[in-house]
Amino acid sequence: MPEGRIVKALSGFYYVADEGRIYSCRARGLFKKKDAKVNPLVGDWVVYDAINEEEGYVMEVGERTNELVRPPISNVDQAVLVFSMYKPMFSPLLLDKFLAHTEHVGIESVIVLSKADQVPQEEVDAIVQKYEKIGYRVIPTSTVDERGLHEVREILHDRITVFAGQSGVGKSSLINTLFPGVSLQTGDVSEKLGRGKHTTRHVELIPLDGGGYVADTPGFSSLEFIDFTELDLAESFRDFAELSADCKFRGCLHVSEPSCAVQEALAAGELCEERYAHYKQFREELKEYQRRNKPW
Ligand SMILES: Nc1nc2c(ncn2[C@@H]2O[C@H](COP(=O)(O)OP(=O)(O)OP(=O)(O)O)[C@@H](O)[C@H]2O)c(=O)[nH]1
Ligand SMILES: [Mg+2]
Ligand SMILES: [Zn+2]
Repeated sequence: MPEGRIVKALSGFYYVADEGRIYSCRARGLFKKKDAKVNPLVGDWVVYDAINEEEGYVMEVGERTNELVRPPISNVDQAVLVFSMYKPMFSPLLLDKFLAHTEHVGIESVIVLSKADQVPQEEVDAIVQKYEKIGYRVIPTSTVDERGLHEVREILHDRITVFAGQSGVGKSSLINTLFPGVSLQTGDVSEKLGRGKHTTRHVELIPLDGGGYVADTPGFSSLEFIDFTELDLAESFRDFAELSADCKFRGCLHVSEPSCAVQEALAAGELCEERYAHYKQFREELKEYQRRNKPW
């Protein structure tokens, strides 16, 4: 049976691309992999059974190199985390949360600051510096004055990239501006609340001229620490993980352990206090999640 890649999932159909054709497929039965059910995801390599030149059934889901729950996608090379400078307001808390999640699943992230035309340059620079210091690439962009577009195009070339971010930050707008010929639906932002209107409703991989794919995804702003242990969370803070070799205890959670390199760096003003505050907050969220999801 032939193999292809799911490039879109919508209303119970999986759109499988193979040799220039797209087959709209239903999933046949349940997918069992060990004990967990495997729901097909956009990005999956699948075995499908074509019933004609347009339709078929997904029969089997291939091994994944990685997967995200939100946005639901697999087998990506990198994530572009789109955060807006203005409406919706930039949220360092949410950015740290997104970063923890992509680190946890081992997906490299690039931070894109959208709507940079809406705020003073100093505001943009401060955020760039802060996250570059932690070790992330940060690209300020604007679809209005077109800054940053060249850099974003460059990182997307020949790779599979998922765009993730809150509703209204401009993910679809940015993809449209980057690639003339692509015309994704975009929506406005509620003036009063500064929130997007959930315009994009499905995940879709868009093939790029010259190689690569970019996935537009629906906006979201809540993320739970599913599948995280306390140590996973500590390790998903890149700046802390780098120092942890110098902590006295292996598996140090950097909270109240003695001779902890992270707490020392924090006291010396070498680490960002806000990041640490977010870390502590995420620890509470993780514990709360675990309490709610006890196996009994
Ligand atoms: N000033 C300015 N506005 C922008 C920019 N990029 C996007 N916008 C506006 O932001 C609004 C939301 O854009 P969308 O592209 O629909 O946002 P989205 O992230 O795809 O939102 P969802 O699909 O709901 O997740 C639109 O009104 C855009 O015109 C930018 O660089 N500058
Ligand atoms: Mg959109
Ligand atoms: Zn420590």
